[in-house]
Amino acid sequence: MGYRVVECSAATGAGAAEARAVLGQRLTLICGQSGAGKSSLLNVWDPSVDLRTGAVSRKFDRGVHTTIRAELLELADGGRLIDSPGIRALELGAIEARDIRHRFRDFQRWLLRCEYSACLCDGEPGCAVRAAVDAHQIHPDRYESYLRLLREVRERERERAHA
Ligand SMILES: Nc1nc2c(ncn2[C@@H]2O[C@H](COP(=O)(O)OP(=O)(O)OP(=O)(O)O)[C@@H](O)[C@H]2O)c(=O)[nH]1
Ligand SMILES: [Mg+2]
Ligand SMILES: [Zn+2]
Repeated sequence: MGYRVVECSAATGAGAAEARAVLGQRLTLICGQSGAGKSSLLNVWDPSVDLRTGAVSRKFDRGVHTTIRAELLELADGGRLIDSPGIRALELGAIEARDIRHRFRDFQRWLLRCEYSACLCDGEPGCAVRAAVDAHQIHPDRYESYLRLLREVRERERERAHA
């Protein structure tokens, strides 16, 4: 999808220096699910920040929301990082149904090829996105995720129209 991926582990330290180098001196927000190891990684990058970390729940096999508020940290090497609480759910901000497909970067190269310029890529004839999914050029999980967001926004638009 065009994103650079750096695998790293706070436990073994593997890849940690490489990941830190990617961030450099910029201001970076670290986000992800609870228990992913965000705070642990920051502790590896700068032990003096000494953030609280929490074991993953055995029962639910996921994090227990140890970090409870976002915190801006100035690291000893000059970078600035924001540790943030694990994501529980994402909600769309103000976005219209017809704009969602433009936010999927893996859809971009197909969008102009849809037969209708106002295609919502939801079953319209001549939809290039759907064709790309069928041709294994777009991952089906991504398309499913798109349709889910589209449904959500349409519902919201409908509720608003009736309000
Ligand atoms: N095996 C392994 N465990 C890790 C690694 N990084 C973190 N952990 C453990 O995973 C658990 C969760 O780590 P945290 O750093 O608290 O996770 P977090 O992403 O900050 O979680 P929240 O603050 O709840 O959002 C802790 O028990 C860590 O010791 C890793 O690279 N490998
Ligand atoms: Mg944390
Ligand atoms: Zn389309």
